[in-house]
Amino acid sequence: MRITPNETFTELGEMNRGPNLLPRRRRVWTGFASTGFASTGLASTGFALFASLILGGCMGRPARIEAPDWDPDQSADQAITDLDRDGDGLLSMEELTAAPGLKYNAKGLDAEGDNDGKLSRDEIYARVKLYQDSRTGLKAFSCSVILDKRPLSGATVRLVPEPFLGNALEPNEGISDRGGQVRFQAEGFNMSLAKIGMYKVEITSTNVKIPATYNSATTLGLEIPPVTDPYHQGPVVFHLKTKK
Ligand SMILES: [Ca+2]
Ligand SMILES: [Ca+2]
Repeated sequence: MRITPNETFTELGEMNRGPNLLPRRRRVWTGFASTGFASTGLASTGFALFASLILGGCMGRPARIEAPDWDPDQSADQAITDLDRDGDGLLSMEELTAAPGLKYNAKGLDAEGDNDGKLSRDEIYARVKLYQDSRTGLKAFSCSVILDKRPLSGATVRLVPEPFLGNALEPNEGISDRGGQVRFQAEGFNMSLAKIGMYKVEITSTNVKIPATYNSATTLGLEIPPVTDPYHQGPVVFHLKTKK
């Protein structure tokens, strides 16, 4: 597990917003600060606490957040069963529209494999195996919602795990604030976190009508990866339009 400069700056920004963003049970985490991150020169409170958080159970100590119970074989088989409509054993970009959480980084997964423009069972297996091997439970994550070029407040953003991932993940949701920013809660932590994995994203609002392509028939998807994703840099922003 490596923290890239980009991630470091993002997460430091997150941590620097105020002391209330630190995990409540801070004492639990200070034990990790001496396990190697001190040498980065960034090890004072925020960085070290965050580093221990995403590394979770890597340190041979009891993890406060259990990493999800991944089953790469089962998930890869299930993805093909659920999504391979033409029966060629591969998932085309068109077939992947039914699984926007997988489609989100399909190019990346394909590039790690044979780069043929489709996803194979083995390419999906490799990604879920990466989740498993990372032993990462939670990652700092927030997003924002723009509707017709304006920040949308009061919208519910629901992260729905792709079904082929089985029972490894649960749905999670947050509500956008006045700036359109959405934070996700994890029990025991006072910062915005979500579990790594692939999600359909459903955005609804009681104030404004949001087209079905963003909720009941969503085309929005997202991966929260355990590693840097070169195809998706920067903050996650959902740009919605009420009219096509
Ligand atoms: Ca196919
Ligand atoms: Ca491929």
